[in-house]
Amino acid sequence: MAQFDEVAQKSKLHPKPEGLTLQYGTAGFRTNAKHLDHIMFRMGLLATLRSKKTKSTIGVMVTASHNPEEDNGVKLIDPMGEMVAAAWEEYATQLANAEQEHLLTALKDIIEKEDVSMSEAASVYIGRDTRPSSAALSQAVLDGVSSLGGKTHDYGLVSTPQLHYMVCCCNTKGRYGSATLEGYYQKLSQAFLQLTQNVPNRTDDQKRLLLDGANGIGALKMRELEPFIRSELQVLLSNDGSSGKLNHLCGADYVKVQQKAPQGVSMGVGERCCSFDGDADRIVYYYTDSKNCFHLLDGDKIATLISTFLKELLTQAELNLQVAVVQTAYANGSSTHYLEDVMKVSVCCTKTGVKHLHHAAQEYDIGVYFEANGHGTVLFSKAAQKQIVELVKDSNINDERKHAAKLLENTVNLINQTVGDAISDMLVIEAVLAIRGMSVQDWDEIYTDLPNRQLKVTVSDRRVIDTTDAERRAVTPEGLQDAIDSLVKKYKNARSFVRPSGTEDVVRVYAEADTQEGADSLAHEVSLAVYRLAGGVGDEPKPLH
Ligand code: NG1
Ligand code: ZN
Repeated sequence: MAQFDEVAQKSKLHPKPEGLTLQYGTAGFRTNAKHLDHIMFRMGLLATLRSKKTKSTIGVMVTASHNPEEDNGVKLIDPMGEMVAAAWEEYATQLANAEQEHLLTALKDIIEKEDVSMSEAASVYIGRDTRPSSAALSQAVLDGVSSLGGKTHDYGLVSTPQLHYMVCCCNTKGRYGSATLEGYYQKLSQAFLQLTQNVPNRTDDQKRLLLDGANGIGALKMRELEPFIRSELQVLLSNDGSSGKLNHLCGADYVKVQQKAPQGVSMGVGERCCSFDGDADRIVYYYTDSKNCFHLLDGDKIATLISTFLKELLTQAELNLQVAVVQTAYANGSSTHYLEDVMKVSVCCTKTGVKHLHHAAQEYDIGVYFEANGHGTVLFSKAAQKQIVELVKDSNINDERKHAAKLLENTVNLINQTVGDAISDMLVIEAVLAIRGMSVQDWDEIYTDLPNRQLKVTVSDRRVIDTTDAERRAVTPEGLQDAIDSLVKKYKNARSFVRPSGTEDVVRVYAEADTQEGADSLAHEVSLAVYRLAGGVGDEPKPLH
């Protein structure tokens, strides 16, 4: 067939290096950019098949998020803006790893298994981050799509959540918004201005926010959004990509993992600051106090702020809707305790990876999900949205209920429900702080984090570690969980777990305890157990102090 002839021809321009195997991991394919050209071409092919199968537009985002600048990656976006279905992650791995001469067979296998009608039209939206390798790699995706006769729309430089939004807008025929950057800025800024404009007594200080753009796409997109929101929020942008290197000593991942301020931001005492990651789907907040002590407000604090706000509004609006928070094992123990025992909010724990959290959050009227690293959003069920909109229109209710309903409606519009979105989350947080008249310190004091530490251990094959109970316990290798259990017993208020990373060739170790020294020492001891029992390579992990 002519359409496969073109695939055969074009694929020669994007050859797979023999023997190279890669896996569609927690967040798609991710590795050094020089190994990715064939992967991009093939993901263009796969997105075209997925589009034909779903009779919808599919997204392909070229980014490696918080990874170093030399890396790159790609992920597929399903019709409603969510992560691609699990079975198709499998196909992605199969297609990516087929040797050059078997590519067509692998492609036809998928067509057959999924019964894809090749006469269907296909449409693929493509976006990319600011990495130097991204332009050429997204060209390879375009080649893949066009070689199967699919239509493309190249959005060029966009944040990951912006592309998710575009895909959702397109497939809902504009009901979610208009599928343009202008449409995105309009939708978010209108909701934000409505939430904040009538808040009394806001000082200029309260309207000021320092933002570390990680030298990435988020910085460019904030510049574009800025004129829309300027009257209510003044964003002072650092690490805007004009000189520094992407994610280097800055960005949300650096701040979260190192638990310190990024370079390039001059923070005054008590000033509210936040950092995006390299593709602007994560955000963390922080400040330093008068003793020069650094305070991090991560995804757990964000989930707490937002869920508490929503719960209060529901009470005021007299709406009987259930709010739940979805977390992973990385959530700080204090946040889980506060949500469950003080706020009486249901908390559910899932495996790491946004798709797991997103899926779990769909089970509730209002599902707030955040990874501790700052990736998250809120999902409102269709029924919940309907109830909110109807209440706003109801002329028989008192002013207090009406006001709460209006705030809820604008909050729904401000949140990017397709995926975690640093820009949208930032505006939600800023609006909540404004409406509640809270400073960043007030927010921080809602609960106190247990000191914690995250470490990485390199082993020869990280797949030897298998986990259960939402990754909180290791089933293999034998003896590892017993070793962790007895180490944890040595510390107060302690907890620790290990799991293989889905985005890096390492095993991640997490520990928390009543003191920072305790958390550091426990994390180190557990790292040693991993090194010894799970085939550590290189030097033995060294103590942190
Ligand atoms: P891995 O490498 O599987 O731990 C990391 C993050 C995830 C998720 C993905 C995708 C941690 C501990 N892990 O996954 O939460 O965000 O990257 O970006 O932060
Ligand atoms: Zn990211």
